[in-house]
Amino acid sequence: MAILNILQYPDPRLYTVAKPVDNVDAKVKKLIDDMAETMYDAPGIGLAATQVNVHQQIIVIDTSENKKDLQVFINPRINTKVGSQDYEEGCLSVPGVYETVTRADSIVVEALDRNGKPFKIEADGLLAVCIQHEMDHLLGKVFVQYLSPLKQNRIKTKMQKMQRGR
Ligand code: GNR
Ligand code: NI
Repeated sequence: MAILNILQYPDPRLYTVAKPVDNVDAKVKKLIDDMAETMYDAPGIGLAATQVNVHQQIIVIDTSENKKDLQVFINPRINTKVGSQDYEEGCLSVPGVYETVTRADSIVVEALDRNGKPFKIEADGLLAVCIQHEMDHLLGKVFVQYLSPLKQNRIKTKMQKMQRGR
């Protein structure tokens, strides 16, 4: 296993649209294992392949208390979105920034699991937030893009300063 480098906003590679996985092979499984290790190490509750500069539709999530409930979503599709919820989000690609985003409250998601087997789940609360946040990454979208242009520019400047080390 390996800890992967997480791209930092506003790295333009975060705006890449991911392609579907056509075969859940050993290479994809190795990437999933490395993504899980990277997410737990960070620590975070989710990670999209986009964030580690792999532009394939792969997400890992663990919103459990004891961090022993890894969920893998390959080629995820949202079938149903119901209601709305506000949640103060953070992102491993935008460290230190927490802002409220409005998303669907409850969703039905279809995806492939780690073995390439299709499954369907209904999610609400934090899990629903996290799935939508990660699926945005696969579309090349970072949560700060929901904020006003003024806030986005302030966050960009702050991140660029941090990345220069002053
Ligand atoms: O670790 C994470 N926490 C989090 C908190 C609120 C809403 C979304 C998230 S996802 C984030 C990890 C991450 O950046 N995933 O892309
Ligand atoms: Ni994120």
